[in-house]
Amino acid sequence: MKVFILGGDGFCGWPTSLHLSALGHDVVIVDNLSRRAIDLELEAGSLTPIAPMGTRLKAWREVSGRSIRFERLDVAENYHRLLTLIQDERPDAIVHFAEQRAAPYSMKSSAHKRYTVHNNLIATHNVLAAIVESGIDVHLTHLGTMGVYGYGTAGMKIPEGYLPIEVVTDDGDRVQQEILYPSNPGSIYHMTKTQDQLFFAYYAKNDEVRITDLHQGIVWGTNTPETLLDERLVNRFDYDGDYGTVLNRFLMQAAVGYPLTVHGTGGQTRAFIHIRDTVRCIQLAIEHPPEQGERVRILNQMTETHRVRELAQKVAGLTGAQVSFTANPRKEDAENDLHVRNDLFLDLGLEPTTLDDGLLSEVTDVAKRYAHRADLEKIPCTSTWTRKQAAGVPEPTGDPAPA
Ligand code: NAD
Ligand code: USQ
Repeated sequence: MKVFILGGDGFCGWPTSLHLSALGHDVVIVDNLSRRAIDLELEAGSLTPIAPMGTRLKAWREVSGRSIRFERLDVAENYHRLLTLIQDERPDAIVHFAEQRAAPYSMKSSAHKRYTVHNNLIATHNVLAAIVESGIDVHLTHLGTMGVYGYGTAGMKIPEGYLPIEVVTDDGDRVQQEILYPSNPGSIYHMTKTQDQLFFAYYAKNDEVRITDLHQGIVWGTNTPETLLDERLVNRFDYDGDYGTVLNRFLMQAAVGYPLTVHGTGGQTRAFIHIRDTVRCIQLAIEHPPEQGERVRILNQMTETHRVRELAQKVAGLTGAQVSFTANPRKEDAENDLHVRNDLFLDLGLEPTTLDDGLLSEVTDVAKRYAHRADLEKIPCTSTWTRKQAAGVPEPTGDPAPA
């Protein structure tokens, strides 16, 4: 299969590109390297020393004998180059990772909100419009987020995208339908993903574009079998207060002796998936496309749920790290339960990598190995969700730490 990986220089996109190339697919990476530019803006970088794209691709050729091509273009700005690339290359599948993905970054200022909305929505719409204008039957797989659902339900498991409902007509008849699960985003970033869903529903209905939307949980871990083949292939590891996600941050903090930064009570429950399972899920998704005319296929791409304070306790138990309960810079529920269906990937053969598989120690080894590169000043989360929080007044939901 010929596959475009939009955002193929990023944390999920790079190991996915290598995995698909290793399987024999013809991979073309499309990326504007904006994530590397944001590293410069934030004066923060990957804990692991990621190589420039040219070095990465040369290393891959050397270790695998396979070539991946790279097109540097901005999916949100360079519509005609994107269209021409699709027309010339005629890909079978496009995997779309090319969005600004950090919730704290999206909340830093109105400029960051506007950038995130513009970049993510225009990028997604450009891909859809270009597929239709090309006239080529391309299967689009998009990386969405569990955060489109919000993180709470009335005790039920969150279904895969669609909620069965029953309505009563004026005649008293009971009619059953399935609707897109109601969106409840918790940041500007998450909001862009909820809006992406409407683009997908529309283009699947109107133009019969084949679309898979993967609602992914928080990705943890660093390396996959392919990125471990050569130091120059190492994946990025974000630990700073904007881009670092909670479990990888805790692992890195434990490695450098920094008390684990639990927000509020740590009662937030979230969904998780290891990066090795991410790349396998993408493979399964592109191997099982929907039919033309089918509604958007939505899968929950997560393998387990955990409460933040329990993750901290688990990491502390493994490493002896201290746990620090800090004021929550976000406006989010202090405590929530989360139950999620993920039958579709399990039915396709996914065998989840769990936290208990000993991989925590693998990540701790990565974190320890590169601990000397850490800038501890970049660890605190300084991006606040509201003006009140910015002025130092906690939101009622940002519970104070337990005694
Ligand atoms: P990342 O920031 O590491 O990678 C995104 C890549 O896209 C970067 O290389 C960036 O340069 C590129 N990009 C951004 N805007 C672009 C544009 N307009 N044109 C071309 N390239 C552009 O993020 P990631 O962690 O790899 O996440 C990838 C996708 O997966 C995102 O859409 C994110 O929302 C989703 N996701 C990530 C996680 C996670 O925990 N990392 C969890 C759920 C969903
Ligand atoms: N948190 C802490 N301490 C920290 C960092 C975070 O307690 O040091 C808490 C946050 O307050 C939040 C939870 O941990 O309650 C998760 O935060 P996160 O930064 O790990 O994850 P999030 O902001 O939700 O975003 C990440 C990815 C995003 C993806 C999303 C999937 O950056 O791209 O869409 O996970 S999900 O969370 O399922 O919506």
